[in-house]
Parts: sequence; C-alpha cells; structure tokens
Amino acid sequence: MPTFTGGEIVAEYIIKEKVPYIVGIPGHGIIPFLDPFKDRQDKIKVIQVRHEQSAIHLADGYYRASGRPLLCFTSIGPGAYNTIVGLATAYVDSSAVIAVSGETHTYMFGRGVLQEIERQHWADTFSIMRFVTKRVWRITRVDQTPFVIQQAFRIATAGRPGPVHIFMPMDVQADSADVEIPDPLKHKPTRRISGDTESVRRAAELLAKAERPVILAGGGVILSEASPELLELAELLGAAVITTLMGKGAIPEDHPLCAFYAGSKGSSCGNKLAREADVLLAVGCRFADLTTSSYRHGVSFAIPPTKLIHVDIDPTEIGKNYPTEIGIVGDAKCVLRQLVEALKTMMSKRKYQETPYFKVILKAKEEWEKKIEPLKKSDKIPMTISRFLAELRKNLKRDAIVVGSAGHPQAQLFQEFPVYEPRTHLSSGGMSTMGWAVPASMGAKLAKPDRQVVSISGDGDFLMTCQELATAVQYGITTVHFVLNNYGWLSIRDLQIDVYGKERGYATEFRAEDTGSLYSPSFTKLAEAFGCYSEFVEKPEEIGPALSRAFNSGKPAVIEVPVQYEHPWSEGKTFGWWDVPIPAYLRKR
Ligand SMILES: Cc1ncc(C[n+]2csc(CCOP(=O)(O)OP(=O)(O)O)c2C)c(N)n1
Repeated sequence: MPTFTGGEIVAEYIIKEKVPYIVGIPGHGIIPFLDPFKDRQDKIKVIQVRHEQSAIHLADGYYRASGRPLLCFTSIGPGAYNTIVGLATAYVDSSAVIAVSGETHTYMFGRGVLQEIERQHWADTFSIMRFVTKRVWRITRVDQTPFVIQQAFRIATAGRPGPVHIFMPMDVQADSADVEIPDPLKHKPTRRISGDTESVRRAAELLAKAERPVILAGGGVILSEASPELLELAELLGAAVITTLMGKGAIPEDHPLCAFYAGSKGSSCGNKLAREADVLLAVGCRFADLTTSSYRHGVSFAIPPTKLIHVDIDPTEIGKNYPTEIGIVGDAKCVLRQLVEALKTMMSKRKYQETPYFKVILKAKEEWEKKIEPLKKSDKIPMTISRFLAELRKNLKRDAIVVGSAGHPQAQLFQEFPVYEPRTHLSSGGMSTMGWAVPASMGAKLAKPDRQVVSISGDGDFLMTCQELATAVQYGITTVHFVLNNYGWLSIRDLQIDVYGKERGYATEFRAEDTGSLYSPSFTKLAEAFGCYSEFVEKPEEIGPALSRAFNSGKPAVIEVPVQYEHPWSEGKTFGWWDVPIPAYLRKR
C-alpha cells in the first residue's frame, strides 16, 4: 500500500473525483493539508478567495451551475467559523459543498492553543457546524481519512444534496499511513430512487381526472435535471406550471403553460391558479413561507380543498407544511417519468390549447403582465429596477446565467426576469444571504466559462463581499457585476413603509450624519482600484451598450446603475402576503 499524509490522501482522492479547484484561505492550521497540492498543480488549481464565506459561496455557485461539487479549505478557528453563513446558505438550498478546516493538534486538545475555544468543551468546532451541514466529521487518526473523504463526497451529493464539513487536526494533516485511495465510483449509488408504484398509479388517476391541474416545480426538479419530464407531463395534462424561487428555470418561461410563481412576491397568475387548483402536484419543493404567502389559506394555496400530491426525495418534507392526498418519496426525474408512463396508459395527450382551462391560464397571465408593465416601461431616471431588468433581458443571451442574493434585486429578478433554461437563475433562496451573488456568480463562471454570467446586487449586498473582485481579477473570472445603487437597504425600508406606515422608515437609508444627504461610495472607483472594467450607467438604453463593452473588455466588470429611491417606484409588486409582525402600538393606529 502506498504511504500518504492526511493532506495527500485528500488531494489524491479529489483528483479521482475530478475536482478542478480547491477554494480557500490558508493559515498555520491548514498548511500541512495545503502543501501536497503544490506538487499536483497540473491537476488541481487553488483559488485564493479573500474571505472564507466567499469560498463556500463560490463553490455553492459552481455546484448550482454545474451539479459538480468543489472542495473548500480554511484554517482553524476564525477561518472555519467564517464559513458558517456560506454553509447555512448551501444547506437550506440543498447545494453540495465539501469544506475542510484545520483543528487543534489531537495531542493538545483542550489546552487553548492559538484559535482553539476550549472553555466548555475541547476542540469543539464540530458542534458549531452541526446545524448548518448535512454531516460533520473530526478525523483523529490519519488512517480514517480515506473513509471520511469518500463519505463526505457521497453524502454531500447523494439524495438531497447539502454541504458537509471535515475537521482535520493539524497533526493528522501531516502524519502518514499506508492506505488505499478509494475509488469514488465504488461508493456512490448507481441508480435514482423511484416512487412506490401503487402511489404513482393513484397519483396518475387523480391527475387524469383533474380539471384545473397545477404543477409546482421546486429546486428538486432542477437538481435532478427533470425539466424534460416536467414539460412532457405538463403538456400531456395541459397543467399550469408554477415554480418556487429555487425551481425557476425548470420550465422555459416563455412556454404557454408557464404561469410563473405563487407566493408573497410571486405573481397574480401563479397565486390565482394555485389557489383554484383542484389537484396540485408539488415536486421537489418544501413549501417555504415565501412560496405559500406564510401559509394563509386561500392566498397562494387552498389545501384542502385542493388535493395535494407531493413528490420529494426527502421524506421529511412530505406532509410537513400541508396535508397530502398522496405523498411519494423519490427522485423528481424518476417519479415524473413514472407519472408520464402511468398516465399514457389512462389517457391520450390533451390538445391543451383547446381546453377552457388553457384560456383561464392565458387570461391570468395577461392580467399579471399588465400589472407589472408600468414599472417595466417606466422612463424614470434613476431607472426602476424593473426597467433595468427588462433592458438586461433584451441584451443577454438565452442561456446566460443570472445570479442574485437579497433585497429588491433578488425578489424582482425572480418575479420579472424570464429565464429559459435550468441552472440559469441562481439565487440564495432560503437564506437570502446578502453577499452571495458576487462570489456565487464567480463560481458559476468557473463552471460555465463559455456562458455570459451576470451578478445583480443592491449596494448593501455588494458591499458585503466586493473584496472578491480581487480574486476575480487575479484569476480572470470575467463575470459582469451590476450594482443597483439606491443608497440603502431599501427593500427593508420599503417593508417598513408598506407594513408599518409611510413615516416608519428607519435606519435603512444611507445618509451622512452631518448633512443628512444620501451617501454612497463610488462603485466605479472601487472597481477600478481592484483592476476591473467599470462603467456608470444612468439611462436604461445605455444598459445594452455598456454590457457589451463589459463583456468585450475581457476583464471582470462592475457596472453601477443608480436605481429609483422614491417609494413606491423603488420596489416591485407584491401579489400575496407575508407575515411580518406589527408592533402592538402601531396596530392600534
Ligand atoms: C447577511 C444578511 N444580512 C441581513 C439581511 C436582511 N436584509 C434583507 S434585504 C436587505 C437589504 C438589501 O439591501 P440592498 O442589497 O442594497 O438591496 P435593496 O433592497 O436596497 O435594493 C437586508 C439588510 C440579509 N438578507 N442577509
């Protein structure tokens, strides 16, 4: 058997996994792990980010764009703790990332060495990560490493994907043992999980009889690459298809059966069709509060009387938020295929364009488009976010990847920006993590170098991880980053105004303390300082030309766009409900 150190075992294993990049920041606590990668540069490249949170976001974006995981590394202590928000974001959205952090030497656990917290439990970084990962390990002997690393990749990617974290004490990274490097293919399932045949038959019967069938596609449809099956089923039934934030892109959004979204932001057509559905087939979704209008009956969904068929690979999601008529545990692609085959034995393909229900769908869609049109066509300067998005769509290729993380840009990108392919709309869905878009879009660009990749952040969002422009310039990661500058956290200000009252905006605008005037750094100067291409664009018609100059620059680019500050032009439209508690003293008013 060959002799390898702990670091070498991981390096040799991930070469077998064909992982092209490791992403992170070294410290004294991880250099024995990093050292073997120096001799394997031809196979694995190190991406030096400038914050560990960004390492995870970058790997997360890479996985969402490609379905392939990367490995992140950090030092002991603060380096490891800096990953928490990244891991939480990946976990809630079921995205696979493998993180490795340094840890106190096994023979000094509990002494309080540099960057160890030991006052209650020794070397217990472990417990911190439990909550934000699918699995955590601490390796205490180097010969455990082959087993742990193959488990980490298998668990992160199998079933419902998610992030995992491995702690490697410093001595374990450096010590050696005679070990075999596992073959990844020998430790992964070879087939997908199909649904219970009887439940599939009953579900097909229910769908065949439905008069107003709606399919709700969640992120699970994208993860399992089930869009062809989704489309086939929808067209067979003439069902309206709505998506969650994570499921956006599961159906081309110019398809006649695409009815956009249910939920608090959502769309009026999605909410109407969903709450009036007689049968709802929900696939790979968890019924988050934003999708369901905080579960208020009859706003986005009315279950019952709507009969719910819920398909998910994770049994804990079925029946969690709504009672089900039929719950099927299984992979989205597999169960949708089973449903199509079962239905074909019961009915012939409907000419859905001729059904009365199709007319209902079209009318609801038209009404919705009319409602958002004024914002999209607005000539206001600063421009509305809606107008910006309309211009952006006109000027991007069909398969371009757009990335958003929080606030108005995230919500409006979801609501108003049509996408046509899976994995082309990436969003930090369940955490809505500010600072995600910049590094995640860099991961997407590394995964899909031939695609146009664009991140869209508010000024608040951008300022949380803009230091990664240094990483982008260093490695020539040519994402175009849009900063929609409205001088504050205006989605929160607008929420204060919308829910608490016109005069209740507070601590959400950026104003200079001495003059009271709006304050913002210059994002173009900031971008220049990093060595990026940059532009400042005020007029909507200048978005297209600026974008092509940015793509042609061959550099990472930042385009600063001042956007509407005045309420309500500053925000998009709300079509459902969101449960934001109102202080008792304001309720009386
Ligand atoms: C890390 C993090 N902190 C706080 C929040 C709460 N939050 C949600 S949106 C938002 C404001 C976003 O501001 P900006 O990015 O400037 O976009 P805007 O809404 O102003 O267009 C905040 C503070 C969050 N989502 N993530």
